[in-house]
Amino acid sequence: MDQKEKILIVLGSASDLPVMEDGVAILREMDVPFRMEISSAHRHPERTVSLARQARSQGIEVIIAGAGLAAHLPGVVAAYTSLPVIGIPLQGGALAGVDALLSIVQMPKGVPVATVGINASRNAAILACQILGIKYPEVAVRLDTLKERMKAEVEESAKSVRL
Ligand code: RP5
Repeated sequence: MDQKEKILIVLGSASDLPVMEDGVAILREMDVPFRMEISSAHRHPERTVSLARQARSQGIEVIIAGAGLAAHLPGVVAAYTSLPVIGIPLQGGALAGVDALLSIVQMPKGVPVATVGINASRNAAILACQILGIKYPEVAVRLDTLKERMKAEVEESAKSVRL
């Protein structure tokens, strides 16, 4: 894989950055080049549309979009691109992320957003790498290594509860 950015991460606010750290760690571990942007479906719709429209011609292959509250960002991005969009509902506000989850997952037919759990940036990053792994075998190999490590961790935990 060349060093051109393959994943675009769009977050609704700079206040969302800490939640994205787990996902970013995965993308670094998988050695997948990515770019992160802040935009808002409500506070800067023009910027959101332009990021979505330009992504494919810039070489982006998967988009991850995370937002909280009435989280329309992933859906709006998906409306303006045919690239796969993974949505991360972010916790925040009185409804603790359930508002964002429902806003992201309940897309109308024809415009899907692959939605992960609330604040699940790690899973979003793994899913993005799995999509890229179809085309880039080296990413699939790194994902297999990650799976092996998770297996080893389960076996280690199992030992610790054995009497
Ligand atoms: C959403 O509103 C953002 O994604 C963020 O989760 C939430 C709060 O944003 P700020 O008021 O902190 O900018 O649009």
